Amino acid sequence: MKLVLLSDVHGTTKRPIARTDEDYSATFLHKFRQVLKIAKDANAPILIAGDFGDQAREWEYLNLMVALLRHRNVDIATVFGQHDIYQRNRKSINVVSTLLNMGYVSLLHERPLLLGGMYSNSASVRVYGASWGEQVPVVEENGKEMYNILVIHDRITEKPENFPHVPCTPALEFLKNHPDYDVILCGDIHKYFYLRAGEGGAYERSIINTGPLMRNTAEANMFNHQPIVALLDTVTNKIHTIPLDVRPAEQVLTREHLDRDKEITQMLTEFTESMQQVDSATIDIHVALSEYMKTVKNLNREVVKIVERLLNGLRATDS
Ligand SMILES: [Mn+2]
Repeated sequence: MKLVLLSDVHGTTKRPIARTDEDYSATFLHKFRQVLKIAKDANAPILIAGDFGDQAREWEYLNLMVALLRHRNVDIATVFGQHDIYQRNRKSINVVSTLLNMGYVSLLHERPLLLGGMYSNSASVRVYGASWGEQVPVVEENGKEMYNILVIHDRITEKPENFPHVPCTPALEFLKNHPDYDVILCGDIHKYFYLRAGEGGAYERSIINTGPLMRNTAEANMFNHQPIVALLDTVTNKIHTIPLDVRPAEQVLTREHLDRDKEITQMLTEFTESMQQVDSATIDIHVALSEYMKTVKNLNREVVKIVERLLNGLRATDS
């Protein structure tokens, strides 16, 4: 059987600050419809590795998804990414939990999803899932000979690195540590990789991250990212990637807000530095305030006395 593999989706109807699209919902729909079509044409369910939505509770996005999925016969199974969970509480209602309750998507977890009856040639395919923060499921003792797939949302990177400031597991190490899985689909780290163990000889096992469907930020790696889905054939044990029809990054991503942030930081730094260089004699707020009070007509003498007492107190703490 065939399965469509997709890492983070990060769907939203709200145009991210890094995007220039006039109608971001339309951009998202154009992309997600391609994914659905690929799945339909291949008679394949779609596996998603979490961060289905960019925000846990964006009801406009939920509405869009319901409208998109209600007439389509495509099976979608997912895990929860941290973006899907509202305030770190798995029990609070969110977009994904609502789609689960409505039956438009299924949740992958420690007990495998058996794709047996639904697809041809698939009696032996089992899909396990680990949402954000969950342990990697142990493959059932009587299921080791099956074609086992793990979908996980966790910090797994192509090479050893700390992101963001937390150690990540290198993908090949993760693959070696979980030998009962034939294919591992990861989400969380927004970077494509596809690595294999046992190439050319021993039985091949793979670990893949397709990268995010939506390029929502203007980091350098997003400018180089080609949104794709992967199509896994469990019979041949091969994965091939399918690039999606998207506009070039230069046309839809902007660094303007990052440049503006940089400019503001620069201005603040300059201001702080200039203040540090100011001679205290040239700016004396106490003198300035006393002089100012003299110019105010009908100022209550009591007020003047209070302010002067305060200023004298401040002078005392200054010295
Ligand atoms: Mn993500």
